[in-house]
Amino acid sequence: MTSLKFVFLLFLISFSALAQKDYKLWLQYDKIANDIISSEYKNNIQGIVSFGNSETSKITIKELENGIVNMLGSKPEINSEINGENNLIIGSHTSLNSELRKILKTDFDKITNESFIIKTINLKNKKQIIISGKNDIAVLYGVFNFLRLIQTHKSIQNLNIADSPKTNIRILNHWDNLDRTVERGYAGFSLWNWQKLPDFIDERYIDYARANASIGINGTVLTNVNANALILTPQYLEKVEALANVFRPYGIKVYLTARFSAPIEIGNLKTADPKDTQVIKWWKDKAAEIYKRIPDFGGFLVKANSEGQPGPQNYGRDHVDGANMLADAVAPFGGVIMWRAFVYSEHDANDRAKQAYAEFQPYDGKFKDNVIVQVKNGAIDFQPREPFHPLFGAMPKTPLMMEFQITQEYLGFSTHLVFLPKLFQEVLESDTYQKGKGSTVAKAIDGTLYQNKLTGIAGVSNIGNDLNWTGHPFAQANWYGFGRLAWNPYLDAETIADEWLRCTFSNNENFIKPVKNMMIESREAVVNYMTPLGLHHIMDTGHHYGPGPWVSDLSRPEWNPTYYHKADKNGIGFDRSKSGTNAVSQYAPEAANLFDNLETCPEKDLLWFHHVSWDYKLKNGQTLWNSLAFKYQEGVDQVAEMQNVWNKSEKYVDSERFNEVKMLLEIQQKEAKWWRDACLLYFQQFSGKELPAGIEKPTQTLEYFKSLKFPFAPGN
Ligand code: BDP
Repeated sequence: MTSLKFVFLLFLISFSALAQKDYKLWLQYDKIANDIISSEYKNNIQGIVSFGNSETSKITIKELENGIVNMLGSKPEINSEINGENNLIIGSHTSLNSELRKILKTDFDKITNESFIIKTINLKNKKQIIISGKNDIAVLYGVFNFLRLIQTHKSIQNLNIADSPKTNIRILNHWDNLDRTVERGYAGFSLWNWQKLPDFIDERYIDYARANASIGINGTVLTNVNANALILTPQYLEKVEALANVFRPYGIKVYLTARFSAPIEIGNLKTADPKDTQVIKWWKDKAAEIYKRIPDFGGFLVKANSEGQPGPQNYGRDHVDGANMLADAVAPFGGVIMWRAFVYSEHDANDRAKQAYAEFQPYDGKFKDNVIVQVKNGAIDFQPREPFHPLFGAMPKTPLMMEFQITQEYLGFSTHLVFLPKLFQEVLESDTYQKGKGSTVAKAIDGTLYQNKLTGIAGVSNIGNDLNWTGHPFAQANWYGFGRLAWNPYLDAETIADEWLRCTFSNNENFIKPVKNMMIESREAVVNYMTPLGLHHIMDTGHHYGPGPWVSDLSRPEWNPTYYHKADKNGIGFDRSKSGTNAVSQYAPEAANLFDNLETCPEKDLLWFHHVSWDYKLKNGQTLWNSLAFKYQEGVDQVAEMQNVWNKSEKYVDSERFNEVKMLLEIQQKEAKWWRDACLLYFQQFSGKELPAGIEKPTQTLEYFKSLKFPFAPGN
């Protein structure tokens, strides 16, 4: 072989190895270079003893073996009997032998079905580690957690871990269409290759399931909430069944979106009225047909009478009628209905932020037991910052599940580095005061506030068929963090960032510290350069890419950014106080008063709740106008600092991911400036004031920014 060819071959090999890094997400299993750390692990894991024969057990052992071989560089013996000491014993309650069951009896007594146990035990005077749980899926969770201990270089000398998920339904919502476009998707096309299914099983389906199981996600809605009834036809159900078969051993249930008018569209009925006997029968038969194929089918997610989707109101019925009819259809099979509360109407002149609460709160206690109402984190729509949705804590007799958006529709698509667990945590920690102080959103969601049995957290997926799954390497952290918070809504964003960085990149403290800090700051940065001080929904229209505070000509008033910021010569902001739309009254009195009073309203939410004069003095002693300008500038500066941090991390990261992130940060920096300049120039027309010292001069004119058009922005 000529040397040139050889170099080329080497290049190809190293290129594909690197490309794989991006693909491997947080399951890199990099070799541990530090011999001291590595030998501690080797000493403690001399052999693996596996009980259990199920498909899940086989996957579990394969994962463990793969992880250990890669990280420790040698293959532990896999045995069916326990010999000697320092074995890693793997098995569920039913598959373990009676001696081990006895040793773990008190642990088993304390845990739920999905919990895992990782414990150092003494068996006939020999030290062993056991990973167990009540069933094989729980054991799989335990093994992923054990591998994470090694990935993050934690000690495994003396283990005594028992961990249970705090919510039942931990689910991704894919807004994927049957033509493989993804609504608000910025990472390529849909993973689901409907044309090749059911016979062709893409390796990606397996890797997707593996990644989800590793963070405890146990459900996936395959299709867009703006639903297509065809998914419920036999032709497609056969394909759904194939995916369900792939996901099952990983503990992931499949769900579908149900288009309310499906009985008409694919069932040849004249109506979809939920009280019509033929319609009721149609859905019952449809459920039976689905469960025959997929016995553990999870149920339906429904967007009804929202943004043009059909629903019970088309027939003079209400959300309760619609949800309960579907609930009856899936109840015999143990299915659930996730009914969305994302509603607002062009016929309702009321503040959009008030409409979902106004409509749903009176339904409290009226839904069937297997209905859970899915509520977005805020009352408008996945903004960089929103106060928590007033429905949380306000429906004591109705299980509510959280809907977060992992895909960055309003947060710079997959181009901007924004660590969302920080946003999620802020919402989950918010105090609703609905049952007194400490009634946090997390408690409303995990069922502890009102003892709800059905609980859940949904995340609108940011996953597509891009090589790196999520478009931005750091957007993988949002998928990861969502899963971790769905498992435990009390986790801290910093802990999550720390884990993710170690598993994904490196354990080197010189890398972890600054980059973790960069991730944590990134959320406030995006708020600052897009929508500081409580501004919201001022993105350009339709695609929501870039600033568009000037847009005011759309048919529905509440689609116009001007509806939300209400800038005029007197000031800026949406008056939702008692003297405004009184949206504050939808909160418990303590929260309502806090938001209502200009003095106590958190400044981060100021313009969400108040219309404030340009000269109003903020706590920093500066006028609102100056403070707004400083915030926009701060956002730009924060991105510059993120670039700084990243540039210094080059030696800890493979060149491919390093360069990708570097380029993306450059775009983010450009776009942060675009946001700052466009918004400040636009708002300046109303404030009539000079930009304070320290604010960079705008790079272009307002007319220029207004002229920018993006007819092919993705995800729209
Ligand atoms: C909005 C999106 C739209 C979704 C809708 C929803 O712009 O694409 O269909 O929410 O959640 O954020 O139903």
